[in-house]
Amino acid sequence: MRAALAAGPPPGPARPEFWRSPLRGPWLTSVFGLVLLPGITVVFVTGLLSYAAYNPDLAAVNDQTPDKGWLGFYLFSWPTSPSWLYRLNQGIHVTLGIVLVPVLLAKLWSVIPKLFAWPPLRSPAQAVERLSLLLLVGGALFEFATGILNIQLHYIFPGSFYTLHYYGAWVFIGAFVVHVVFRVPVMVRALRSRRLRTELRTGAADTLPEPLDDTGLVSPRPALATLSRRGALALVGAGSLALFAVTVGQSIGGWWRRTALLAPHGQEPGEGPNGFQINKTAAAVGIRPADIGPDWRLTVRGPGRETVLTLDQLRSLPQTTAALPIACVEGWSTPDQDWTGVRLTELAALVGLTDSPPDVFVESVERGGSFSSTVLRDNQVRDARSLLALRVNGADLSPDHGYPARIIVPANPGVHNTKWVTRLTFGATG
Ligand SMILES: Nc1nc2c(c(=O)[nH]1)N[C@H]1C(S)=C(S)[C@@H](COP(=O)(O)O)O[C@H]1N2
Ligand SMILES: [Mo]
Repeated sequence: MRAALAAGPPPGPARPEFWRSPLRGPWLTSVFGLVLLPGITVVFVTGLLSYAAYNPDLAAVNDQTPDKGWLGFYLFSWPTSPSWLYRLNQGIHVTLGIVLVPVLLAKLWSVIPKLFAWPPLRSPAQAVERLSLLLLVGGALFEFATGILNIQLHYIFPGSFYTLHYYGAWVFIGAFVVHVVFRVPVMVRALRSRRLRTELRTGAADTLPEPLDDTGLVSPRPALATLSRRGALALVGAGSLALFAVTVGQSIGGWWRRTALLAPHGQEPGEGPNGFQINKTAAAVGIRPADIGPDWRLTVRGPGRETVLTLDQLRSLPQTTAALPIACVEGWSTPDQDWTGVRLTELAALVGLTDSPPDVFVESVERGGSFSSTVLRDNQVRDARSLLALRVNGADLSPDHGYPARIIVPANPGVHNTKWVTRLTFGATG
């Protein structure tokens, strides 16, 4: 065993001469690191906020129950103001996540020889470092891959996506913090290196090979550079910029959605008052015309009370109009639309809950599926702009936007704006 190790690394990627690009080295790695450090921090924080807003354990979380969820994370109720809060948060999370992909890949490329370092286990400390690298690289690939699959393929893992992406994020960020603590000094040193700064300014010799890592390992057989370091940076930057240009339009919505070439384009919404982005059509979730025909009723329940309303009865209740966006966890959103309908507080009052109504359990006529019901917290119910909407932009809701009635709540993740509503149960989780 010892003899085998003394004989040096086996042929292949464990040998320094296998890696021939002269651009690889601490400086290039550090520049990418400098971008990823704030970038990933922002993606992580917006991701946590998104999870707080989505709040999958809501049923177990309210003022009455001491269980505040894993890690005690649900310390606050996601606010309803400003109404664009979730739209902004999710736009940043998804757009920045996509824009960072070229930087992440370039960073991995720049350090890949380290993953094959020989001998594989030099010391216990080095073993720990390698394990944390495994969690870091694996965690990064897992988070970016699950996120991108989810936004491209419309929830290929419905429900479980949130759990996977959320717990994956904690593993990744743990390894990320360890990595940052150990590597920031190296990064600062590399970025301060006089030689490279001069090179970068003059461009004269910015293809000179650098040591592959801080142990001073140099590729004994560097290839001739076909690209300068500045060229490599420009290439990665252009890649990120291009991704930004073909992504960001989906978060702005409206006309800009046309520029979002990378966004999935399923059902096109068409023109008119209902001509804005549709998540899932009525047909796609198996809504039958009979479900939303003249026999449709809204049941409102409260503690010990219940009332059933026809669509005409709902229309004769006081109507409120609110300009609110829809913002999906997938990162797309619509600009404000004018929604008109009955305030949730008004509906709570019908079953005797006049002051400070509690949370509400919302059910759709849609059967099964993760999005056919939701819980809205009391602070959401109490907002005067929270509606059971019957109309949008002056017209009845279209079947695809939730006719005859849908939830619309300011700053609510789109997934909780339930369509084709048929029952509201106030105080269900209290
Ligand atoms: N019943 C039901 N309501 C639903 C959904 C669904 O699949 N079924 N999708 C939700 C999601 S994920 C979003 S983003 C919004 C989108 O609303 P829109 O299709 O009217 O734009 O509806 C929500 N309401
Ligand atoms: Mo959504």
